[in-house]
Amino acid sequence: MNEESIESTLHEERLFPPLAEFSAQARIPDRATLDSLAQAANEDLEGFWATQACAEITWHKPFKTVLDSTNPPHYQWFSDGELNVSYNCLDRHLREKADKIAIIFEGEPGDITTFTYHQLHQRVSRFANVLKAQGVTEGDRVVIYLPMVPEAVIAMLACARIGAIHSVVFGGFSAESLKDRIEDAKAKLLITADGGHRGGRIVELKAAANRALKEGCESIQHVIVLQRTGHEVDMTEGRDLWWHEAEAKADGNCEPVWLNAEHPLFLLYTSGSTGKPKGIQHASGGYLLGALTTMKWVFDIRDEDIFWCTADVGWVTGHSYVAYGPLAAGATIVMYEGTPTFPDPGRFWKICQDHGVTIFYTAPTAIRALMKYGDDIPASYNLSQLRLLGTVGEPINPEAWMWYHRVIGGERCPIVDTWWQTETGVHMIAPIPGAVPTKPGSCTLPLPGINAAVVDEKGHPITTPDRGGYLVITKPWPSMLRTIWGDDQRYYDTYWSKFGSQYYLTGDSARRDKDGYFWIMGRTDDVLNVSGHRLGTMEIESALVAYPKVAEAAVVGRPDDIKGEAILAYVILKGTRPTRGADKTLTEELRAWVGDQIGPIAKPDEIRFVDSLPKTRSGKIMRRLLRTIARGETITQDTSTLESEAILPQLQGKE
Ligand code: 6R9
Repeated sequence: MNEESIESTLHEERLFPPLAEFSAQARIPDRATLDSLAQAANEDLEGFWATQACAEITWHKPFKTVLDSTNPPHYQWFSDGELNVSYNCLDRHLREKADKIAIIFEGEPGDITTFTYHQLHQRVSRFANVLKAQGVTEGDRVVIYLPMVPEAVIAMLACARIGAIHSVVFGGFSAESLKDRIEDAKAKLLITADGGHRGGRIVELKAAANRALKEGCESIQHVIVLQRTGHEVDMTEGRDLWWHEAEAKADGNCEPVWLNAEHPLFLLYTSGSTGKPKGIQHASGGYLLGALTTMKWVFDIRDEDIFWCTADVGWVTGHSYVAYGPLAAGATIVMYEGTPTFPDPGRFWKICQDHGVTIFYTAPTAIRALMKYGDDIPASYNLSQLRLLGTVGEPINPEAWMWYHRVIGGERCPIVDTWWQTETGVHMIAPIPGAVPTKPGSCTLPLPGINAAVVDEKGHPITTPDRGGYLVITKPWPSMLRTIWGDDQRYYDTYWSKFGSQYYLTGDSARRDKDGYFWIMGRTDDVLNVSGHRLGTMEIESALVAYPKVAEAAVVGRPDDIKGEAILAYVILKGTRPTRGADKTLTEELRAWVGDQIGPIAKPDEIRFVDSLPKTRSGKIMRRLLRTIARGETITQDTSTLESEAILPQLQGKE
């Protein structure tokens, strides 16, 4: 961890106690109730989770074993129990909630479709039969590459119904990224769409899928194509079939397959500090339990709520809080296809108003982007139905928190700042809105049954308030990742090597204040967080050096008001450094290239062409120095190892 990040500069003293009106109706109405839950978990962690698992999940075969830690760090939960996650999200609601709306979908062009639980159950069952007809069976991998449309959730639940393992690839990822993920997962089937609507344009998903499949992906036998935009796309005879045609022929009954609680529910690829993306593997039972308990504790979900999580299903937030969590809880969700600023920056607030959203969950980057347009836009919509707000993905700066609180929440909605990761499956550190006072910028305290700590280099807990260290989780929890798909070694090395198999290493640095509140300070590894999306610096560097003109590249992040972190790339060309003017065209070429290789979110915000990069004697790029320079801070590091001091002005972008 770099030393500069250890001392925090943020001193936020404001405290917002839960509002009496909110607490009065909340599931966890006060600190005493919360403390008794936490105490139960402290006294008997397994007993606590066993009680929760019995209360929340409908089991086909009850479990006897709670936590199996015979083979750490491969912890297993409820491993002799059997369930089906799609049954828990759909069938069990049919008796009382068949006609309750499950999904309110709004497309970017303005089209609105709703699905009751009964209708969703029908569509999922039918589509599960489509999957079976294509030869998909238990344990097969299915890659889902769709826009934010209800069919994405239908496809996920259909996989869960038959025990196929889905891996959703964000629609904003390129053909190249899609191919890497398909190949790593050795997926049998790809589900995609002709395209999706985003920012007034069409995202060419089928075209990208065609490119990915042309270059490899031998494991793919069939491609199911959803018609969304209706524009013409190339279909390959014998391999590709239209979703609507296949579904029309399918039977509407599909019994769920009863699966072991440890059966993998999904893989979700996320960036690591080195090499290719990691396929984070989640299990069925423990994950579902975490999704359900956090819906109740953190989102205080009630039958009459209209719940809108703005995340794409391509990210873990979309898995846990668009699909599995709210549906398992029998809630009504809003799903929106497009961008927050199309056709204008009032779109989110209009959706909240039109559909009567009561719980709204988004990323700090979206809040900062919308805040830029001022208070008048949200003020022109009726947001009075909102009762709870949430954020996720990166630290929220207190200014954005205050704006969210004042302008969107009308000072009456608690804000839950939820810290968690793809690997943790669900919320880990977050306020319980009726019981825990909040502080702008802090994710507050670990949830009941979650043991988090901030430790020093040696793994000892840091007791000095506000001193930063490594954020670790000290005991297993049900929704934890089970491994990295096909790479146990990488699983050990990444998460369980620094402090042994006892402490799960989150990769984040954090500090605790005098009240024990957690404040996340950033990543300790070389992972960037751009607009709430994790990107490995190495992946962007690899993309850059794959360009014929590029010799070497180093990528670092620097703080950005809107995106959280912006991407700055230092590039050495194979030829001579371009002169000013010539570098503009080249910058655009490189940005477009990275966009094609990884996806538009990975495009560097700035590229500086340099003659050499600062390296240590062992040849490692001096990233700390580059970060200092990228931030425009004074250089305190020893620069004597630089090949030539003369490159400093180049690195600083002054020459
Ligand atoms: C859910 C999700 C995980 C990383 C995580 C941390 C950052 C997420 C945060 C937060 C501060 C919060 N992060 N929530 N930082 N406060 N409330 O975003 O998963 O994409 O895997 O990213 O995001 O750095 O380690 P994922």
